[in-house]
Amino acid sequence: MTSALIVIDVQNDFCPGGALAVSGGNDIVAGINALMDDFSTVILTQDWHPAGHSSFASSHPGQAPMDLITMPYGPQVLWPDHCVQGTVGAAFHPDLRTDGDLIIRKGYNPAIDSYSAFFENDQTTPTGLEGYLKSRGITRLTLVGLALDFCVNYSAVDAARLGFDVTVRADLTRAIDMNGSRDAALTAMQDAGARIAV
Ligand code: VGL
Ligand code: ZN
Repeated sequence: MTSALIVIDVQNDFCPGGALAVSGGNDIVAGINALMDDFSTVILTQDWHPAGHSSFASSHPGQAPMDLITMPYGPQVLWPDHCVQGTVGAAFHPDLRTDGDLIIRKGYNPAIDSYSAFFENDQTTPTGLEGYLKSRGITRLTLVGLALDFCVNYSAVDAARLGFDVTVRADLTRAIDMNGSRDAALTAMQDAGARIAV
């Protein structure tokens, strides 16, 4: 089986000091860099929103960050403005190795958020990552990065549903953890058939 490491959203805005900081987000960078040596294929994802994105609370008068609203494609948590295309916040953590094979950007559609590296949050619009992996004969994926309970979770669940053999290295992730979302994500990923390793 051919394997790939998928490094989810290790960007400044998800690290301490960033707009949507995940506690300890910077602590996983060294371990992820080291793990890259074990994989012949490394793919990085980058949350990449246009200014005024529909997932930003600032785009919805009267709403605050972390409010839950209903979008045409389903429920959506509203976030502080983050990972705006071309900003320092959208850049990878400065210590992260970026010498991977592919960088896949997501969340660029103004009307639809995209947690997963495979599909936008409408769960139908593909990012193209499935085709990239399958056309390269890659069947086994290891996922790391930020945030465990959102983008890692959605990516792992989609990958397992698409038939990939999925391992999440939980020790190389960190969670936002709102209202028990970390535990819920671990359950969702396991239910989908992903393996959780620590
Ligand atoms: C993420 C919330 C909003 C993530 C991205 O990378 O987990 N979370 N955008
Ligand atoms: Zn985002």
